[in-house]
Amino acid sequence: MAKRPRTIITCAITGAIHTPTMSDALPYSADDIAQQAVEAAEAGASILHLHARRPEDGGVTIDPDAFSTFLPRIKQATNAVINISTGGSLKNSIEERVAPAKRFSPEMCSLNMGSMNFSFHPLAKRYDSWKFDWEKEYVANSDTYIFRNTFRDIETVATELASHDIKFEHECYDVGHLYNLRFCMDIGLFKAPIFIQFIFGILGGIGPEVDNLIFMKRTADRLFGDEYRWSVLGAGGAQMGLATTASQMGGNVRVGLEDSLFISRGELAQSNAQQVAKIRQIIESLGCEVATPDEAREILNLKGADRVGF
Ligand code: KMH
Ligand code: ZN
Repeated sequence: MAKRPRTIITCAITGAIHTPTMSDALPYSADDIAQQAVEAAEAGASILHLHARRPEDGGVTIDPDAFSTFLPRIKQATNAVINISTGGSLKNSIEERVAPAKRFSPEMCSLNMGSMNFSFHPLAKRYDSWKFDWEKEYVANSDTYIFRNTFRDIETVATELASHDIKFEHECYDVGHLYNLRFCMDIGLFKAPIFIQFIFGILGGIGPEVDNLIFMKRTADRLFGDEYRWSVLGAGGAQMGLATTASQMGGNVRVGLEDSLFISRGELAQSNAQQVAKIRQIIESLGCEVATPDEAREILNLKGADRVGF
């Protein structure tokens, strides 16, 4: 019997958008990040997309030492592919943002494919009191940020990491980012197969309509032909619906508390694993199978867990 199609589930465990006040489930201590990552992998995630947080107050940090408190523990407990973010927390230089991936040489890391407004300031109005002092200002002031990812920045990440054989999760928040990526491939920065994360619903990027998913996919087909693999990230309330649609279109999916704190409308998720279990159940009930970490390695042509630096 023919093998059923395999869908890669990425789980983004904590990110740099949400804050501790917004959900008790959002992990920020090393123990909680490691535990939720391992449980997400057990639930069916073959890739774990990781940011670091300050253990004392949940603030965002890109200090490589913070990553060292959970990366080895996750590696020991699971075969899942580890993907380190280079997104940083909006204010950091590109050299700071690339430092954790440079130090730990993971199988994958994120790479954001264009500069843009990237705001979540409307969330600030939803809360009257905050667990930690930094949160309100951080969220409210995101309407002043420009998420900087110039061509020079992209080239810096590519060249700084060139010797590490890391596969990028190319984060594309709008259709122009696909053209940026094509340009970067044409000048030799990235090798096929590339992995594109189509992102919908970030304020500053393309909206979360199915029409837009079809448009992004059609554009990528034209630009990259069979040189690319793809996945979909729907932010907030768009998460499960767009992931379901993507899986039915032959794509891969990303879930996790970085992207949405909810499990269904108005109901907070209890954990990352709960979101993974939900999308896995949907994918399997609709006739596909989820990829194991080794299948994800084969599909994306990754270097292997034995070649990471942690
Ligand atoms: N927070 C997501 C919308 C990164 O880490 O490089 C995009 C992201 C960026 O995951
Ligand atoms: Zn991220």
